[in-house]
Amino acid sequence: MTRTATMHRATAETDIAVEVNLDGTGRADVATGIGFFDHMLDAFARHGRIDLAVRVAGDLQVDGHHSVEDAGIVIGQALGAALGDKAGITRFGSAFVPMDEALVLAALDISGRGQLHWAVEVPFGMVGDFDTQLAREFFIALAANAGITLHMRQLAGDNVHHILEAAFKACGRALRAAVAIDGALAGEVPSTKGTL
Ligand SMILES: [Mn+2]
Repeated sequence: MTRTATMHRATAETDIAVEVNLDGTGRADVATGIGFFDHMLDAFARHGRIDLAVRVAGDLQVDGHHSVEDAGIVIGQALGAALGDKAGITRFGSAFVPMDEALVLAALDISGRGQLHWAVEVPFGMVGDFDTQLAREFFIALAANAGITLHMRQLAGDNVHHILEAAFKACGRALRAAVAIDGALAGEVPSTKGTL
């Protein structure tokens, strides 16, 4: 069984299409109109070992906010849909990812309760055409719509490209561990409630 989903969402601000395959090979096909954001989603997919296709047509004449936040919403919805009833998943995942002087921890629980706990000190400004404040907005939307409890914590780092790239890689790597099928569960949902 492969766990896949396609999702489309159109508003007055953005039109976004996403395809995910949790049992993929890390193949990314991403075009958001924001080069650095494409680079981040590519890293997220590659290190998450999920196949991820993302098309964003957003109101970049305003700024990148709607495009990045709404991409987080739709990717989150697609991840949640692809997880289905969550039978047999490992549920928890975490990863420390260094990138040169930067070090970021992502720890997540596919809990059904979407929330972000963010302790990443991203200097305000632009990296390429990406407003660095939008990274937090992306992860808020992702966690809320995928139904995951996501902690992201920076342990070191100065260069904003390094910090952000370590964050996206760490989230991908933690997600990869959490969505992996745990054979010992034999298809059970790993919750005392019997549902996630
Ligand atoms: Mn890079």
